[in-house]
Amino acid sequence: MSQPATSGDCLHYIDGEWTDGNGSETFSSVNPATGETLATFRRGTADDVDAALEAAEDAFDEWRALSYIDRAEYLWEIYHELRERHEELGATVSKECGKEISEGKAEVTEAWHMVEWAAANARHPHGDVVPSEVASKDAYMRRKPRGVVGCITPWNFPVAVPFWQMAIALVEGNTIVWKPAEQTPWTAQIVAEMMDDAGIPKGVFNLVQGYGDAGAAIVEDARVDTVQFTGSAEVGHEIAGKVGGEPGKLAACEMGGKNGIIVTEQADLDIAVHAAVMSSFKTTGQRCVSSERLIVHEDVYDEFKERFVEIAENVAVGDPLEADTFMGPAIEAGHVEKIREHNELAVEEGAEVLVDRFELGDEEIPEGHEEGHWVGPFVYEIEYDTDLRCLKEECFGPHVALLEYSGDIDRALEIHNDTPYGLSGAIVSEDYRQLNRFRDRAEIGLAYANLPCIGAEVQLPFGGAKKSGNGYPSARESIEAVTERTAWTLNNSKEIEMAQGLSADI
Ligand code: UN1
Repeated sequence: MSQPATSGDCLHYIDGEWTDGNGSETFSSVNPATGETLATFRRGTADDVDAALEAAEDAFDEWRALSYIDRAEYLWEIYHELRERHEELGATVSKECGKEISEGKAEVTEAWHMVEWAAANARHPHGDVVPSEVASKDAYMRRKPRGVVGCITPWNFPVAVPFWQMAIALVEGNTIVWKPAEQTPWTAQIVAEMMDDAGIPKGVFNLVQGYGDAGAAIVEDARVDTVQFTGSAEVGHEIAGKVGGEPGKLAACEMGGKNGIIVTEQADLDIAVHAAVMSSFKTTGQRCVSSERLIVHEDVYDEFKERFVEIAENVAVGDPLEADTFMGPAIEAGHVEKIREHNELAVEEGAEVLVDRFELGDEEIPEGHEEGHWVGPFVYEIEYDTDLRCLKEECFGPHVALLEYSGDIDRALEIHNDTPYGLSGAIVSEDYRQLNRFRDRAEIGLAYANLPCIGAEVQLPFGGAKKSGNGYPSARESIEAVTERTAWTLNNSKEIEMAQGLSADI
């Protein structure tokens, strides 16, 4: 059921109840395309997190005692809810985080794909049968839930990423305390309504709305067995550092990237330009997998540049709810400033600016959207140098460097790998040797050939190397973060026989 209208604010969802919580402060969800307030929410406190964790701890025993298949039944309910409320939820995502409407809807689709994967996986074999050195022994690897999983999720994928984190954790038998991004509480509210409508037992799923202090209360609490985090590298590294020092607790963090696309002299330039535009400007560059570096061979550089620049000059920025919009706004005013700083840094470091639509012209801003946080593409070329900060620091906006290289694929890879991050990347080439070299030597978790470096599917691991994280919040790999492994060894004989030739004589 939707939350009861006991007050004007949207509430937290703790222990199966909609609640005001302990705090007196509220915050608002604001449409980044119009500046309009969409709804007001209660700001969660450490006490609210405490109540949610207590509920999650209390619910754990009964939830873990259900069979996988019984737990999956709840997820199938949620799957149907996501499909039924597809249009509504997709539009809410677009209104709340500014991504254009087909992306808002695709994200809901991605969420139900994850739920479908997790629920269906409940009927798949789980664990391993492992050979023993001793013929009379049976050995297995079995899994059991870790307990309470704290989920901290970003605004740029406010439905898909929470379901990446929560669907598998739930089906594996964990209970959840979720703190969504403060920019997208309305989407989180609808997700909580779905959980409630699906009849999830009380305490199994808890939502605390709010800011980083509520997230920190989750991270720091000893009752949390796993923290799953997707978001900025700054916060992720802080969480990984804190949790890493606590034995028995685990942090699975998936962070950003400074993702690159290599266009070799063997590239199909139609594909190269298309892939680069999608990767750099979809979601206004605000995906952790968005590309901010295009590394292009000298033989095709001029043609690629001309074609890419032509599209960047003309790509449609506007109302996310209009079907012909390609890019919506940035998430908030502070983020526009951050993008401005990155653009300025590139210029200070010697960039030759090719497209500067950072400040959109008045005629480009749709009527009634004057208060939106508008930014357009910023494209520059610069000579590669390992000391350039603009080629290393993630902007998280439509900010992209063109880098010309000469020489072979290994030179392109050297430039490509020269960032502290390692999330996503792509190569465009018709030469399979170059593709395979990229596959083997690119220091990234998500590698694409003749494709954009965005658009991962949920059945693949999602995560990166280096500073991009230590977590894979999707598919089979995420099971590792939310389960304990038990090596279960059983003797079928009436005598004890040891492995490694160890004498069993007493
Ligand atoms: C993110 O960028 O924060 O691969 C997640 C993609 C999406 C998920 C992106 N499936 O583009």
